[in-house]
Amino acid sequence: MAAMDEELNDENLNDRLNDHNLNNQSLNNALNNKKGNIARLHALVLFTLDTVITIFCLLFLIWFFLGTIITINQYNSDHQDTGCITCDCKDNRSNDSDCQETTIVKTSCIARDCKELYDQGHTCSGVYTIKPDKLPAFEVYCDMSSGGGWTVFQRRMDGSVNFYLKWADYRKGFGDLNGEFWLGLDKIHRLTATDNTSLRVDLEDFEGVSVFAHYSTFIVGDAHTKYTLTVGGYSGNAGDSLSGHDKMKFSTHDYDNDIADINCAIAYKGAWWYTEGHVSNLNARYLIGAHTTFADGVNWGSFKGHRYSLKVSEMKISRK
Ligand SMILES: [Ca+2]
Repeated sequence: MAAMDEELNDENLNDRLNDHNLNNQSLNNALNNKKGNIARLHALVLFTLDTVITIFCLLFLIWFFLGTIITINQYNSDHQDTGCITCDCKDNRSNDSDCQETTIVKTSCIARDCKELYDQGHTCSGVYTIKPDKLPAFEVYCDMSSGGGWTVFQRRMDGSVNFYLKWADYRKGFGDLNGEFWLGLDKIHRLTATDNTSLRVDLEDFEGVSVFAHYSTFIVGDAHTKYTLTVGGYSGNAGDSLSGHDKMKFSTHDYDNDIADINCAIAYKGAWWYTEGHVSNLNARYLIGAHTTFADGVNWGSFKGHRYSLKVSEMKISRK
């Protein structure tokens, strides 16, 4: 009987042990399931982080490249990459005749005027592109002799260009920068708008005599002032035939702004800052030396009077 009881107890113990083992297995399964879930969650978090970082990097690169492109375009726009133009002088001299063999060099800069070009080392006279302000660039002839850096705005030399033109022509400019031309009142105003410009007038007669007049002050007002002239501070050997036109408005044969009862531009066949008449008339008819008509040639009164039309006239500006 005792042996039978002992056998029953062992059987109960085995059953309980089996139940215990089953419970442990269930717990292990649950634990493994939880570990699997955590691992999948961890992988999902890492994947999400990688994706976010990758998208952020791509957006940064796009922003960087777009910014660079915009900056480059802005720089090119500001500097209008038409280039500073220079030429190689023979023997590093600046005389025009030494600059016939030219080398065009394009760079990313554009100078404000001939003075800046000269200061940068461009010592050859010739046509350059300049940009004096925020308005569009334009071409000018730079005279790099006589101290250098002169922006030429008027030239007579052979009578090949008709200067008896209208107000609109004088505003815009006309002629050939390598020959006879008038640069244009709007451009002359822009070049003198900084109020620190001087003027040089180079003159030559048909006997080969050259003289000049220098004015330490030279300003041409804007269209609203009818391009009023401010000029003074004469020096030179041509005599002063321009100070008398100080504070005068510009006139053409189709737009009389002078202070005379008559239209001086018609009477004297030119376009100038006329008063009741004039002491200079450098845009008038190219009459080639002595003429019998009065005051209607390329005249500079204090040099050759009002009945002598000069061979060469050049008017040019430089910043002081
Ligand atoms: Ca008048």
